[in-house]
Amino acid sequence: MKKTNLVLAGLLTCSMAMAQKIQPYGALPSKAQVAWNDMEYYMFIHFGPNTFTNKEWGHGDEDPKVFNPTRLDARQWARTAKLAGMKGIVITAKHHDGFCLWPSKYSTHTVRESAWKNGKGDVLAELSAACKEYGLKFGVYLSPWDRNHPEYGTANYNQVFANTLNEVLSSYGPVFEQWFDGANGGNVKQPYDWDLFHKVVYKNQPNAVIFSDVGPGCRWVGNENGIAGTTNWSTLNVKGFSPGLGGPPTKSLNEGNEEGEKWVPAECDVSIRPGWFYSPETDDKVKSVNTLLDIYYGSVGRNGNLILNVPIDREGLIHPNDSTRLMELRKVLDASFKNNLAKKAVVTATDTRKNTAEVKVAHLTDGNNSTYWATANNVTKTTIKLSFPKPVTFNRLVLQEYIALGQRVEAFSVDILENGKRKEIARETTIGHKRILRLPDYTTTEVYINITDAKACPVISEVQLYEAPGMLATPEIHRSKDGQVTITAASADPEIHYTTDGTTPALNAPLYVPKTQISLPGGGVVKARAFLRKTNAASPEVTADFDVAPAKWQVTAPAGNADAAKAIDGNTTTVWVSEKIAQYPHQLEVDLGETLTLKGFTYTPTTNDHIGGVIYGYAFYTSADGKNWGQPAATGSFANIKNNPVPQKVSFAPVAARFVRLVALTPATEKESRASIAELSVITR
Ligand code: FUL
Ligand code: CA
Repeated sequence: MKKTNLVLAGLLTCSMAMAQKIQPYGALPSKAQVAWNDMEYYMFIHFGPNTFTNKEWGHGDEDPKVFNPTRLDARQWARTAKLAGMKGIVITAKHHDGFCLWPSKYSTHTVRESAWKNGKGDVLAELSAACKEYGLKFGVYLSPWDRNHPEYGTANYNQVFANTLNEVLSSYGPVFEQWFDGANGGNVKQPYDWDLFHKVVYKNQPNAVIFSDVGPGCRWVGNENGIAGTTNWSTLNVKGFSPGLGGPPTKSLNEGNEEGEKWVPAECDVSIRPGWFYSPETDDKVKSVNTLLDIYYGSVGRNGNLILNVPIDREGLIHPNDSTRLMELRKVLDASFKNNLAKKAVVTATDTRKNTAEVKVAHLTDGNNSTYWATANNVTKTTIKLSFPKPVTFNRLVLQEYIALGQRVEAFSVDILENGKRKEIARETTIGHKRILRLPDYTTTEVYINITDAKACPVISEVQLYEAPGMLATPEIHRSKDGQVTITAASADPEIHYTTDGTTPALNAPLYVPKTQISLPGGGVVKARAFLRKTNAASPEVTADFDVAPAKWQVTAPAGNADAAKAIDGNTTTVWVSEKIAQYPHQLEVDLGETLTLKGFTYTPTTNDHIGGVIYGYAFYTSADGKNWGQPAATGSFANIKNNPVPQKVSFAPVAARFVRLVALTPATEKESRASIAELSVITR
């Protein structure tokens, strides 16, 4: 007995001596950053005077009385987020217009000055309480850019902003994320004291993750479409960069930097509607489930967190169109990740680190991302094999690294067994907190995950396989220059039914015969839906609201420029770009070929970063004869167009005209000399 004990003790000491602790690699996350990554999906809320004025960037001179939600219910917002499977809510406590959603003592432009609850309300108090009730984390957005505060642009403003921050961060309980907006479209340039702001955050909320273009907690992903790079490092080079205009290049924001100096993971921000703020005009433009799925896989599926904006409407509620869509998305995600097939597999690995209880092959499929498997030091190529007693069909692969020890995997591939041979089905780069591959259906008895390159021995916490249900593709509606409408669907299975009277298409609505044309040169509303008779499934409805088609239009200036026709060809993917040598202002003049009563115009910017030339400041003129132009029908700037290049609608007092001219006064990007137009159209309806 005694002897056995001694032997055992000897063995233990010996194995403990052999057990090597896994050394962390590179820049590492804080505990708060690990917890933040585990949240994965949460809500953004844009709410303020802009909600009531159809603006994306308020000017700060709005009457605070416009802010008057009639049925505000923060519990409805929190309940919706919870049911959507989100883990928290970040609200625009103060947007660029300076309006404070709480009665700040450092401002006179707040809920206190509004009509809501006779000035006695406090949105932050109501929302933080609702989040607590529903078990959600609470976060705040505060814009340093302030178009209202009288001290903005003076030496004292940084202290004013620090006081404002301090007030918010000390009054509403724990804050998981502090969102600093980098935008600054003003003429007054205020140098921000970021060190001071960060001190105030950490003094009040030591666990808050600070968002900006360079973190330090998490970084902007470089676009407002919610999509991270397929390669996505959570490490970033931050030296020499600052939030806003001094931010890192878009590629670094989108993909991170391999071997980056600091752990600054990507947060993917996107709105469920075209704009960030509510407008009744976008009630029928809520993103489809398919688009939201692309966003989910492009963010959470690529080592990013997804912050999905759901604007509050004028009643003070999440609009039913948005909440319905969130629930539809939840349903698909739940069905997709319901049954982890990897749990049925016998799991083996070519190299498993020895003599440590912390490392086990079984940890790969225990559904817990804080338990892991690893190889021995210096083994950076390895294969994990899943063998199934009976064939399984899968189309999703989820991989997770144990990020507390750093992001290590640089490249991996996936094989399956097909006709007795290994066949490669995917070849990818980074993993990070989570990587999800969307694959076609594969049926097999063996799946191999080959880590082909890593910075240090890989430490993997999860391998999961799922069979997600098939999707009914949402139809897409297009119209040609001469006004002919066609409808397409990504898959050939469904039948498409459509209406042109504004009603929701049901199975008894006209059947769309593929490749035929619906003639709508004068404009109209087309709604379409796809139906699968065998499963009784129907897609969400899609709507296209067309104005007059550019059938008879011709560019009159710049004269003799064939390229300029791309601005009026009814196709938003072709773009006219002005001459490179010329300087702003630029202009495009169009003969509409007939006299129309114009009520406004739409400028569609290019969404292709490489093309550039997106316009910020504009003047729009009309003329009856193409000679006399008079004063502009509208002048202004396209708010937030640089980060969110969606079509811009501008209305003006109705005027009869045959000629129009868009003058590009200033570019959206500094130092840009060209102007570009993906499409210019007029509003007559
Ligand atoms: C941008 C802002 O300018 C937009 O208005 C919006 O708040 C978006 C989330 O960030 O920088
Ligand atoms: Ca695990």
